Amino acid sequence: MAKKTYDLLFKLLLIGDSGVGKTCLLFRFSDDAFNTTFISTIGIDFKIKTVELGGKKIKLQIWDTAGQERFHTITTSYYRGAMGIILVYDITNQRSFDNITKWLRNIDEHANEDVEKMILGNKCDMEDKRQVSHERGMMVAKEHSIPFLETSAKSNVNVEQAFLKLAQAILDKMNRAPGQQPNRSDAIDMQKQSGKKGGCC
Ligand SMILES: Nc1nc2c(ncn2[C@@H]2O[C@H](COP(=O)(O)OP(=O)(O)O)[C@@H](O)[C@H]2O)c(=O)[nH]1
Ligand SMILES: [Mg+2]
Repeated sequence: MAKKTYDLLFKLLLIGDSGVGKTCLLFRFSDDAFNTTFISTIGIDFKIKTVELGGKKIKLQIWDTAGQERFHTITTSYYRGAMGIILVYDITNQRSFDNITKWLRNIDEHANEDVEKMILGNKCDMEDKRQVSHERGMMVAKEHSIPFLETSAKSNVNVEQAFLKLAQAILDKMNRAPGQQPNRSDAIDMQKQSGKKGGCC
């Protein structure tokens, strides 16, 4: 029998306005790479990274939204089944921050009620271009009782922490309600996983 390579599978979803750095954050986390060319996400559906938390091997299947973010119409099928959602804005783009409320409304409408959330203010390496203060980011997150971090995919600030923090929150919840573990058969298209398509950012 094939050896089990992980104990749990967590499905995560990245949302937020186009250009805020979702794809770059994912590449930084999964491949420890950064690419400065902005190519709108079309080819990539998800990336996989296995992490260890609380003595458990956890396979993170992270979905990157592909283009639809421009219209705030990520389909319900993306939200459905996500155990964690990372909402990203760009600290140098006020509009992307203002749109957080719209993204949160989408989550309320389409995601599971008990989905774990996280808000990231990305591009914190660009201090000279900052339009959204750290405090304002914190306040909005606090208002909605959602954990918050400022990140930089470029300088590798808080990227791993963000994904691990979200995974830990999901794990903690699971430990509180052990009956509700996800169905492992509800898993992955391995073919997609193997096709490492290029063109981050
Ligand atoms: N300075 C800086 N630029 C970033 C960062 N993350 C992404 N970018 C740039 O922002 C642009 C959009 O990034 P991308 O990941 O494609 O955004 P997405 O549309 O949300 O997936 C690209 O030109 C990236 O190089 C970051 O942390 N710092
Ligand atoms: Mg993208």
